[in-house]
Amino acid sequence: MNQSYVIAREQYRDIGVDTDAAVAALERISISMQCWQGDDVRGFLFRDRSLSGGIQATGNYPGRARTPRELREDMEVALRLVPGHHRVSLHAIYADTEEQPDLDSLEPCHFASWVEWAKEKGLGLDFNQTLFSHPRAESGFTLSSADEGIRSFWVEHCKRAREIGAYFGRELNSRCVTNLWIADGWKDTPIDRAGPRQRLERSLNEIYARELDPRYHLDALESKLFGIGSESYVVGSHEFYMGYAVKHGKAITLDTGHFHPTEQVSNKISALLLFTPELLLHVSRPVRWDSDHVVILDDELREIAHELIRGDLLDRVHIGLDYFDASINRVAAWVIGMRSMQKALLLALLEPSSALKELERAGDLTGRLAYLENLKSMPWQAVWEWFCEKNGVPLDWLPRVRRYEMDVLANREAH
Ligand code: RNT
Ligand code: ZN
Repeated sequence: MNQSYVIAREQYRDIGVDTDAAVAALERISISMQCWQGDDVRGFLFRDRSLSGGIQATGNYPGRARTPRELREDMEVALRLVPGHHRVSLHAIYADTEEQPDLDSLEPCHFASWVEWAKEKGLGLDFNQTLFSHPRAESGFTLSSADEGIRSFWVEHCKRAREIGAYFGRELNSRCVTNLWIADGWKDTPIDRAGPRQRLERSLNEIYARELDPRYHLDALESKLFGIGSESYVVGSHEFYMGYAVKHGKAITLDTGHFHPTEQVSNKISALLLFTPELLLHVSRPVRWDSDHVVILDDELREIAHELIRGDLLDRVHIGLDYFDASINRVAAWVIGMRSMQKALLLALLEPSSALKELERAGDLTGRLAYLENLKSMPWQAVWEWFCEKNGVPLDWLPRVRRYEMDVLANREAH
């Protein structure tokens, strides 16, 4: 334990904060790391297909993972540089199989190697249905399609993905969140807004008809404001899924990039949790649009973390990351995002919330603001350093990533 931590602990003690307890609490928080940062959301099922469905990974930094083995190796490198125990979120297109099943015939066995790996590494797994980058999604409509063949294809895919999620949960004895996001919508103003939403509701009812054991599985639904090619109308809007999830007891997924730029996810959590049992966060960073930049320690991330800690909500809110930046080293992108999320949580854990609540209750708004600003220059970095040290993770992690890049990533040819 270094001197700076000892001093910092003293300073925090003076304002009523127990830094050892904060570090212990942070060690218990798992974050779900998105596998798709490692290969620009390509997956392994259909190797010749590029990303479509209103989302885009921009950049061509060398070293993209091309096989499940490479992707796992990259994630291992990243996870070794992130303190604590975490989860990995997979998409259906990351199936590891030579059989080439289409999305409507996926089975748990196509993910057996992932489960084996997760067991070996002590990781939890989360899952996502994949309803993009596929010929049957090209019309712009999947679960809300008026074409019954297309709609039922995707219903079948979604049902199977839930079974795979439940298999993850059972095998790993750790509840899997399976998240559903679709890009369905119109580029230009539609005449019929209701029809696609009625069909989406019907599809969801079919998908969720079979109850899965809640100990092992949780369904989550992710809305969106707009995408490329769905600028004027998105079928699965926030109101749509909010209504559906509340009515059927599903979890709502809040992606920080899926709202109007001045709307804040941090301000939605306490409202939604009154009416829905659980939430999944897709922590992302929108820059002017849903650009999926690497998560950094910005104001909104801090505010989200504070909401979770102040409200003691961690058993009801699942934290997942969602971004994919192909313009920088992809392993570094994971490490930066994961560690930023942890730093935000640490800052929240180091807040003397009861003193602040007291000021607020007493109507001392000047005191509340002054106190919050003073907290920003408290020596939290020393606590972060101790957290890394205690968990055997280097503070200065970038040299390790650079070495891995030189030894491994640089030798991967793009194709
Ligand atoms: C897209 C959604 C969705 C995807 C991932 C790959 O806007 O955020 O969550 O990013 O499923
Ligand atoms: Zn998302």
